[in-house]
Amino acid sequence: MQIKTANFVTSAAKPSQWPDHPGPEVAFAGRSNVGKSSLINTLLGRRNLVKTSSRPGRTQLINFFSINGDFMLVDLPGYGYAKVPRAVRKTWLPMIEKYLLRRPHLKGVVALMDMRHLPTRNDHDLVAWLKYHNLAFQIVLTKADKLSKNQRRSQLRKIAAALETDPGNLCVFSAKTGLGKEELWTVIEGWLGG
Ligand SMILES: Nc1nc2c(ncn2[C@@H]2O[C@H](COP(=O)(O)OP(=O)(O)OP(=O)(O)O)[C@@H](O)[C@H]2O)c(=O)[nH]1
Ligand SMILES: [Mg+2]
Repeated sequence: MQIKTANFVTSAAKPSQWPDHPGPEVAFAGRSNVGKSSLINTLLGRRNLVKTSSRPGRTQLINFFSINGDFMLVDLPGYGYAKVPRAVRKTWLPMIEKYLLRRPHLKGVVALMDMRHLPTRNDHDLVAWLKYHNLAFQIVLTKADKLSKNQRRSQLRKIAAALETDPGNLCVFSAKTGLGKEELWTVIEGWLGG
């Protein structure tokens, strides 16, 4: 994918704030701090278009980015982080669910998990929920650069087994090195073209 333009469009807390446009959208979901915003920056080859932070809970609204004037990438707030105030957390899940269920533009969801750990309860719930609602999704294992080649191989096998899927269905990714970037673009391009 050639990125000609990548622009922040808007942050939305409720459906009335979702931007009006005719193009398709791809959303990025996963627990807080897993690397959603970093992954979007890497996909776009932009260092700081999307704000990232070492402190979980950085992204608190649904952020829309317009790419080449053709389609949008949608950064969702992370779930499952206890230190975010309870009142905020309570509004997040309905906000994310509403977007995923009611947005006709949505063509696919990238579900991120930290490659260093086995899937959490929340990760399992996300995948089950995406399957139940028949949404197209791709699981991406992030922060692969933090593992050695051997650790990567063994984690890939263990995570695939835990998710009851084939290792070949999982995309191994690093925002730091760009590993997996082309593979993920191929999946996204399939959604955008389909
Ligand atoms: N080494 C390494 N660090 C990463 C990678 N991806 C993200 N990080 C780091 O992980 C932290 C969280 O990254 P973010 O992209 O802000 O995570 P997020 O999922 O958007 O987090 P929330 O907005 O809080 O939901 C930051 O310190 C990033 O630099 C990666 O592939 N490799
Ligand atoms: Mg974020």
